[in-house]
Amino acid sequence: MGNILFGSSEETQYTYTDNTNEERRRAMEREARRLENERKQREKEERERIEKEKQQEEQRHRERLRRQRQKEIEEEEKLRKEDEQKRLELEAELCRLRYQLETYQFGDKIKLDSFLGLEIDDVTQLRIGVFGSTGSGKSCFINTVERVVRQTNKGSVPDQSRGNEGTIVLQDYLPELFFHLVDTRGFFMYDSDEIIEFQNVLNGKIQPGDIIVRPGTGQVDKQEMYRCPNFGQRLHGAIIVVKANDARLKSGALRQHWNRFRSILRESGIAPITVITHCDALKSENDKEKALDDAYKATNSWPSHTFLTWNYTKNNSEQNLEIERMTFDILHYALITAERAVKQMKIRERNKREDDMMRARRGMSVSGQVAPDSPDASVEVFLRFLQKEHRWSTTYIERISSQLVKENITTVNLLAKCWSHVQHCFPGGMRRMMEKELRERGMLT
Ligand SMILES: Nc1nc2c(ncn2[C@@H]2O[C@H](COP(=O)(O)OP(=O)(O)OP(=O)(O)O)[C@@H](O)[C@H]2O)c(=O)[nH]1
Ligand SMILES: [Mg+2]
Repeated sequence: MGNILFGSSEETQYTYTDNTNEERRRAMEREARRLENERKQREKEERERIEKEKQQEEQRHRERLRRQRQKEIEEEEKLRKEDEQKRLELEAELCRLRYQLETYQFGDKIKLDSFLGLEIDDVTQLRIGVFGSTGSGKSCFINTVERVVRQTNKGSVPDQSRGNEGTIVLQDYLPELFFHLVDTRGFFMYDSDEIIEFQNVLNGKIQPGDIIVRPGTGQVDKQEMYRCPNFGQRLHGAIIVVKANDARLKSGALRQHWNRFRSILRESGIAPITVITHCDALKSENDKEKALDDAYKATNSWPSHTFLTWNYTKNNSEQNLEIERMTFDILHYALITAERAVKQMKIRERNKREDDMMRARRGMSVSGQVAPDSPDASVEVFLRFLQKEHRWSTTYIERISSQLVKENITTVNLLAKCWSHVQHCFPGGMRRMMEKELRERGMLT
């Protein structure tokens, strides 16, 4: 407010000026500026706080990521070390299994004791046939075995993968081992011709190097047969190769096809091993289980003797330790079943020999007329009759008799009639003596 003065001549004139509004305005402006400054300051501080927090968060995030990565690296390193350890252990195991195979001797699997009382001198080798449909992967399987056993990067068996034709010649592989794998011609029709062919391969009537002749294919007119293969020349085991993605496996047709073959194997005492190849063509675990189930039912193998695997081929030639481990498993079981089959065969041989002897003795005593060197006498009785004079070993007599029985040569008469075909069953000296004895009795001209 302005000043007002009274009683003076020289009157001082005062002008009243009301500044209230102006001051209030200025004060308000100051206040506004102050508030504005304060607000800006607060905003600045807020921004700085947010920025700082953001930086701290980023720092924490980076730290978290670094720790996580570190953990992943440690985890990867741990896995890598575990894998490496496993690989080393597997390689050592494969080495041990390879050595076992290289030094394998007959009887290693089910113990030689179990052959007590059986004549096994003529088990000079074990032959394990590899059978299956055309193109199922038999030759590739043998190649895989060769690669695994010999540690090479290529097998020696001609297979279809290099544009070769399918197998038509019977061939034994792995000659350096006591057992051999026998590559066979793939079954196509599963008809009676192929059944007979199967029997002939099993019995050793078709031998390594022989073309497996199929009627109507125009290769050779007639199959040359070995009339009197010895025990080592026949087959003692069977691996049946089935293709995992063979439509006939799913539909049950393959099971049907193998019916007759299964009973032939059973009759010969051989329990087959089943190898399912092409498992790389199966997608899910379910498909694999189904293939295993269908396959062992089709071939009549034990489920534990059925293996799902894939072969080394032209397109799959990188070393794979899992394939190799599986291959050793397959061979292990193949050898067990081959030894068991030999035992069965030998027991049957012995029983048959004893039966024949009994029958021959009974025949002699009932009629009282069949002399041991007469045409109707049994071959074994005749040989035993001559044994003392010529000092022949009982082992030879038993072996030759059982071979001749297999050829249905049971009497001296039949022996004389088929002499030119079966004389090679006798060793040189014995053959000459036999010929002389038969001639003296007027049975050979
Ligand atoms: N993907 C794959 N292909 C395979 C496998 N095994 C074999 N093959 C292929 O299947 C074809 C036939 O293989 P082979 O071993 O010749 O068959 P095979 O049973 O001996 O045939 P035949 O002698 O004609 O009866 C070839 O092209 C091989 O490359 C496997 O496990 N996986
Ligand atoms: Mg083949």
